[in-house]
Amino acid sequence: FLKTNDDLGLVAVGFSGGQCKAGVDAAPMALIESGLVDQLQNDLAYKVHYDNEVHAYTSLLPSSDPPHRGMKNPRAVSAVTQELSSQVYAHAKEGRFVLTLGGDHSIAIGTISGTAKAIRERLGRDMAVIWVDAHADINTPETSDSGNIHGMPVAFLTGLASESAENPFGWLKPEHRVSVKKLVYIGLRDIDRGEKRILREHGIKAFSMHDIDRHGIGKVMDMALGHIGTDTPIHLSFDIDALDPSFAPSTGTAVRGGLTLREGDFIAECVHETGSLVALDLVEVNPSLEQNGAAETVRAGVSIVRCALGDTLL
Ligand code: 4U7
Ligand code: MN
Ligand code: MN
Ligand code: MN
Repeated sequence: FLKTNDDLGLVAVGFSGGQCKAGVDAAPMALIESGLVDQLQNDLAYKVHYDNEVHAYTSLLPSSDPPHRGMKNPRAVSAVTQELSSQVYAHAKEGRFVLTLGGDHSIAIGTISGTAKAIRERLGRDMAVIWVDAHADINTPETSDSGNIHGMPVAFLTGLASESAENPFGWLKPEHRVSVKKLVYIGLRDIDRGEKRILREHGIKAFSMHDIDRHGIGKVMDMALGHIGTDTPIHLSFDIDALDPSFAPSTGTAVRGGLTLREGDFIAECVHETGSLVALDLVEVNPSLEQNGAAETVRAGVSIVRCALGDTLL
């Protein structure tokens, strides 16, 4: 019901301001150089709409950007995600699937707000979000110890954190937001104390690595998709650090005890199979952090994207 065509909008976001390590901005080029666009067009038969640019949004970056409520680079992240939001919106409004290659996870403020708004206008529906990550990324500026905004996108997208002035983050309006009831986490294993309280207080659906060990990934996917319900548009936000560092070592905040590569691919395949996937983010690949693990991490990212877009063995 959602798929009007095989058109795919690709947005490459070379942005790293949501955290402190350089290099995550080089991921889109690394993913594309390893053949991703070619594979989407030629193996998976998508009509790819790509402006052939890794966006760094340099003209939007303020010369001075002191902390605000403890957030680091608040105006830069706000301005970049606001612009990204309109780019993603423009693709989604045309009925295109939107693939965004990050960049750090703060960019999901832009991608999810853009699809949420377009899906509301196009289908009159509220969108669900599946957030695959070692982390919950639901800190408010006040619960965050690091001040890094890549640990806060879900708080801003659900309205648990908000601002009134346009920059930073007052540009986020109700039409950009998603309900905490339509949010599902998979792969969690490193949650801050304040985040645990938020998850509990709002009864947010979360499948941790413990749940995956207990039930297996098959049952967990049944439960996760069951919570969302059929015929609900889904935005999948995939942080590569959900995978175990043995499969994806080149990422800024690696945590041991994660998903196998096959479990990651399986999650993506299951979400694809629903026929309700409208957008995918692949974030937090940082090719500069590991000399040997970088290529492997990039390959893992390509694999996740292919699976989410319908690559099958048979
Ligand atoms: B990522 C952290 F304190 N929770 O807020 C924080 F542990 O997008 C990590 O998932 C956030 O990689 C990780 O800084 C953000 C920390
Ligand atoms: Mn994340
Ligand atoms: Mn993470
Ligand atoms: Mn990370």
